Amino acid sequence: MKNVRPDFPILDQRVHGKPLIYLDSAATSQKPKTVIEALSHYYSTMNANIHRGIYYLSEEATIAFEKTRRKVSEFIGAKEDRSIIFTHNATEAINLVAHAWGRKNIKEGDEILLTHMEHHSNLVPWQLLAQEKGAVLKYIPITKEGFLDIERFNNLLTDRTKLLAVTHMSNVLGTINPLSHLITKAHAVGAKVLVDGAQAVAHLKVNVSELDCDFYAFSAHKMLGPTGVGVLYGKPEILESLPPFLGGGEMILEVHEEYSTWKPIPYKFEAGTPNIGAVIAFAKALDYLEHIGMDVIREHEKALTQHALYQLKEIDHLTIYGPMDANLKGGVISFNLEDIHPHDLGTLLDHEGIAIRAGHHCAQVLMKKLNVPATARVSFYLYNTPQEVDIFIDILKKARRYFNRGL
Ligand code: 7TS
Repeated sequence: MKNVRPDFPILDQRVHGKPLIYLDSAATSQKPKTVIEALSHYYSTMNANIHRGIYYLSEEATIAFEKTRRKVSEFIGAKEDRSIIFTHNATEAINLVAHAWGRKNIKEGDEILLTHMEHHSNLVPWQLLAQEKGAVLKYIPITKEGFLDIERFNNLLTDRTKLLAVTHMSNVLGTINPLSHLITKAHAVGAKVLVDGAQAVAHLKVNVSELDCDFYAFSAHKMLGPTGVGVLYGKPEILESLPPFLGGGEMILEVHEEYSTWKPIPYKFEAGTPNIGAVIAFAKALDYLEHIGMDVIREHEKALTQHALYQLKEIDHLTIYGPMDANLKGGVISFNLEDIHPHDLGTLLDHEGIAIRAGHHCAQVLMKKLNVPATARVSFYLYNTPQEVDIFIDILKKARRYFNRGL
């Protein structure tokens, strides 16, 4: 892959006197110049509210906003643009489904099937719904290699299962889940499937029509786009059948004293002024990813992950959580080094200019299953290099010596 680093201005800096090595793209990705400039260009030349003005600026902003919807739709292989709802992040997209679809369709005794590797965003909304409705949450366990236990999944699925809510790629283990199998089986018992694509869509070619999922949620900020923009894909016939999520301006056709009527989808689900500038700039992120090619990005990250796994395996007393084969996972590696607290490790790496994440990664249920309070985590993207991995490994080895001395 060509060297993309000059396109990412933030990477060209020193932290604590060392060149910045950013290994936390699973939390949020860095942004290319084209995205940063698009934001500035919007506020400098086009800023106006959309879908209401009859003047030039508003029309231009509306056209640009809707152009992003078109691009998102193409990027994920949706059949219709009205399947694409803009939210503020993946979390809000999932909450939208829990409120609009869940409240209408989940009844007492119904089962919602989750997995032990879900991010809190794809767990807490279902807990709230289950508590309100008297529904039952069930969990697909994971194997010790960090994969979903498919046999257990087959047994957990019953005619009481109304929803399977599953991550496409784990933000802790990197595991890529076998969605086609899960979705086919879930549909066979009449359940709907929501996929949390927050990690996957930034790194893998995704086609929601081929997957045949009912909902697919993600955030722009993890895929080179600005913060404050999320996407919910939904099958149009399902979205059409649902009541609104949030009420307010932009989503109504008519408002009377006692009742209102709604705009057609997707606008029914886009109440209030959206993050217009960020949505418009998001199109540049998608252009960038397409220009490089999702297949090329995937291969680059696979190589980095394999390179890192190979070296991490050689470090004594280092535990890696999740699959050990880069073909079966994304560019995310969680680990612990002896009994050094991941936060201490993170602080030490920070002093060397290396940004990693340490903590429970909003996956406390998974942490319990792994029997650890926290892990350290590195995650890669298209701008990371094998040299960065080598420096990180080198510092990690030194960290071990450093902490041992301190004991
Ligand atoms: N789902 C998954 C799988 C995620 O990894 C995240 C964020 C979310 C949902 C929520 O995304 P948001 O944009 O709505 O916040 N994951 C992480 C992470 O791993 N570290 O920081 C945020």
